[in-house]
Amino acid sequence: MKGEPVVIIGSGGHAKVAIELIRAEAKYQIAGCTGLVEGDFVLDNVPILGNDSVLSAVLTGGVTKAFIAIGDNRLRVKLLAHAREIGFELINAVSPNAVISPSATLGKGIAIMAGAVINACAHIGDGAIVNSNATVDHDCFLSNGTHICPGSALAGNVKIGSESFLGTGACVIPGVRIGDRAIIGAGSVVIRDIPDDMMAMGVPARIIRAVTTSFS
Ligand code: JB2
Repeated sequence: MKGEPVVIIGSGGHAKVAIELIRAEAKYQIAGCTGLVEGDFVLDNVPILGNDSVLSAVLTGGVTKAFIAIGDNRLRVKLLAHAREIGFELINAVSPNAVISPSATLGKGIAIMAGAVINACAHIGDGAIVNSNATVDHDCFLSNGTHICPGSALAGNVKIGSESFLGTGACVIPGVRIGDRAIIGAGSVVIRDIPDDMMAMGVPARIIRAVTTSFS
C-alpha cells in the first residue's frame, strides 16, 4: 500500500463512503477505523482498531492524519475538536466527481460526495458534509459541522448555521439565513429565514417545533 496513513473516526455508513472517497484520491492509505464495536471490519478489509481511546496510540504509532466519518453533526464536531486537540491533522474527503469552483473556500475535515456542485465564492466550513448531487450556489456560507443531504439545492447567498441539517432534496431560495443546529425536513422548500434550534418542513417550509438534542 502506498500513501500517507489516515485513521477514520467512525465505522458505519458514512465511514464506508468516506473510505472510498479517500481511496479515490490515491495519496492516502486507510490505517483503520475507530468505532463502538471492536475487532470488526468496514467494507472489504478496513479494521476497527477499537474505540476512540486508541487514538493517542495510533498517533504515536505514526498515523498523523484523521477523518471524522460520523453523520451526527454535533458528535462529528465534538470528535473533530478532540482529534485536533490530541494532534491529528484533519484531511478532506472530496469526490473526483464533484465540481468545485476555484474561488470556493474549503475548511478541514469536510466530505464532498459525487455529483456535488460548489459554485463561486461559496464557503464550506470545517466538518461539513455536502452529500451526493447537492448544489451550493455562489456566495453561500456553510458553517462548521453542517450537513447538506443528497440532492439538496442552495441558491445563491444562502447561509447555513453551524451543525444544521438540510434533509434530502430540500431547496433554499436565494439569500435565506438558516440558524445554528436547525433541521430542515426532506423535500422542504425554504423561502424565509429559520432561527437557531428550530425544525422546519414543508412547501413552503414552516417551523414545526424547537429541536431537542439527541446527543450530549
Ligand atoms: O463516539 C464515537 C461513536 N459513536 C458512534 N466514536 C466513534 N469513533 N464512533 C462512534 N460511533 C460509530 O458511528 C458507531 O460505532 C457506528 O459504527 C457509527 C454510526 O453508524 P451509522 O451507519 O448509524 O451512521 P453514520 O454516522 O456512519 O452515517 C449516518 O450519516 C451519514 C451522513 C447515516 O445516517 C448515513 O445514512 C448518512 N449517509
